[in-house]
Amino acid sequence: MSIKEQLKLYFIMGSNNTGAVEPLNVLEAALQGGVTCFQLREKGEGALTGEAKREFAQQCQQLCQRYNVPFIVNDDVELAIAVDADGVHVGQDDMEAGRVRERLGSNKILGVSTHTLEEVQQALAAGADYVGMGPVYATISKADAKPVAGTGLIRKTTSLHPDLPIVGIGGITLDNFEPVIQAGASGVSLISAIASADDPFATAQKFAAAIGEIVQREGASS
Ligand code: IFP
Ligand code: MG
Repeated sequence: MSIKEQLKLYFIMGSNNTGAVEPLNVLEAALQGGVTCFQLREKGEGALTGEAKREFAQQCQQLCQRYNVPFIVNDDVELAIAVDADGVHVGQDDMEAGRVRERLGSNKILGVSTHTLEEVQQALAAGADYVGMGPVYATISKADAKPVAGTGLIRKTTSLHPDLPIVGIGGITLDNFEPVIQAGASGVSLISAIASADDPFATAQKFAAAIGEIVQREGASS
């Protein structure tokens, strides 16, 4: 599967994003529902560290492997290498993307959060496989989220770099994801929409079906 296909429904979660529900059960439900990529983002209050984080990472990784879904680690390059993750996602305040690429080698997936065309250029030069863009809409998952970005940069970047896989993130729901795909994103990234859903399986399934439909329609019309 190409990276663009893998980004279609990108689920991001940490052990503290699922309320009272066992996080591994939420991840498995999301995988059964059809998410196409997973990122472990262990951040904020109650986040695991050290050996506990590594054990949780390996449990998530095993589930992802069972469903043939890439397992990406947010920020923690050393953890990604230690568990032989499929890739790393870094933001602009994390290890510089070019250094991450050096540490990972060429066979792992590297994703970078970008907010300007200049950051997109830098990410490309550093060897990024995809870029994340957002917050497209207002979000509750990130305490330090940047101002709402809309879909403008996704559209501009798509016209300048049509082959660069882009995923939209931030405040995305079943009711508002369509403009993100229409702007040129290969997929959408979700945290709360799935992690806090009453039924993560059904929610992931609905997103997978709806996005598949739009991606097909956009592809046919462009
Ligand atoms: N984008 C993405 C992704 N992941 C993050 N953790 C983030 C922005 C802050 F969806 F993977 F592109
Ligand atoms: Mg980060």
